[in-house]
Amino acid sequence: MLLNKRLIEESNDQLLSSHQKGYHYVSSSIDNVVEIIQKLVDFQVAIPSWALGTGGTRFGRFSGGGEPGNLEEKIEDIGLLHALNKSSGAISLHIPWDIPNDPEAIRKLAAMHELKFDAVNSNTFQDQAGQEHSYKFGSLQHMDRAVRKQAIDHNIEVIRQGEALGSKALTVWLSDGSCFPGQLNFRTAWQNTYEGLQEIYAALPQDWKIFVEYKAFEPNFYSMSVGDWGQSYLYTSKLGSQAYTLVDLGHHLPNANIEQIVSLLMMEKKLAGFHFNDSKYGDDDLTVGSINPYQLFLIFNELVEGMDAQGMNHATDLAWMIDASHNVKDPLEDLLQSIEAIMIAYAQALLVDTTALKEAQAINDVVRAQEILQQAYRTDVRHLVAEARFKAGGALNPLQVFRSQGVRNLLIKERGPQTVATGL
Ligand code: PSV
Ligand code: MN
Repeated sequence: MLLNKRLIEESNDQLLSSHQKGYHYVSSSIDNVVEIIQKLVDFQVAIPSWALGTGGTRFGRFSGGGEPGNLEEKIEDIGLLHALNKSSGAISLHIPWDIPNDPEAIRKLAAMHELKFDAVNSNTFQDQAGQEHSYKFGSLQHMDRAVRKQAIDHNIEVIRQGEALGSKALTVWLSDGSCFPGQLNFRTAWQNTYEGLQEIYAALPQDWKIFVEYKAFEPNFYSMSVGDWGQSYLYTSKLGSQAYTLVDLGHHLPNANIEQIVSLLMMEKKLAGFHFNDSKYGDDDLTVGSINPYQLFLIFNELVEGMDAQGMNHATDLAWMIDASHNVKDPLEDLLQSIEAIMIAYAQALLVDTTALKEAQAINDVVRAQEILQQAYRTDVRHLVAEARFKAGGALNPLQVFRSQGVRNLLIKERGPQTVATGL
């Protein structure tokens, strides 16, 4: 369904005067507010095609009504989000969950919703119907060359599908690893994986990148063949300049200092970008900013500082994507909340007085350094984020429009009460 622009305008008319008061209050103490608003307008976060249905756990899945039943409907859902917040202007496909059978038509539909195609994701962590070899004991790491070849061929096929859509990157996440000591020879697994990645790398078009995503555990619980940023970095640095390390916030052991990882990867020009989510324990896939918004802010603080130090474009030089989906919320509402949390953390990071912070660091003024960071973090930037949305033609309050217009009920009427989206 397409959201009538008039409805967004009507909602904005009602909220405008109170928004303007709040915006005036926060912006009056910010010197470069025009520049900040423009950065917020430019910043876009890709939505994965698998986040539009209710996620599940291995214990169960409780599908909601009106879930998108095919790629076209998924694009429409992201179009809805983007119409509301003007910050979700890209889609990331997982193949074969979402195969673009008619790439030209899919491209047109996406363009109609002002969406671009972000990285394409391969899938060698599940067996598909009719597949010749099983990935039960891994894919690129596998002892059998035939299995490895099947996984390599799949990745190359995903690159070709992505090319047809205008994507510029392949994300490889491998569930490969082992569950028990002795199951694998670590060096053989590493070497096989590396050789597979080399073959995939060789198939990349010149203007493409490959992102190697790491994960500490799950589904393997003794070792993972790309288990942390060091292992990913080892692969990507050996592969070459088109290879980068992708950080998924939920893929670390508890209390890992993700902001430090980000800073060092950027220093080495090896940071691909992000899969945003939040977690309390592991890969919980919770709404971004729902558990630890301060960590998210600290990550964005490193990103902004690091990107500025290298003259990078915040909006385009790294890949930004959400990777979260769970059982209890309406997926579209969840995504609106996640995007809002990302924009808030980014806006707060833009407020950090970096000159003062450097001065404090130079004289070991630890107290002042903390004050500077927390001054930015404790600023209520919600009106800055809303102003950027408003300027871009979106809703001052996307969630309120979504609810007051009964969007979910309209989707249920259109698609039925018992739909199940493809994906996890
Ligand atoms: C794995 O947990 C992961 O984060 C990878 O990005 C996958 O592609 C995605 O989730 C969806 O399963
Ligand atoms: Mn991920």
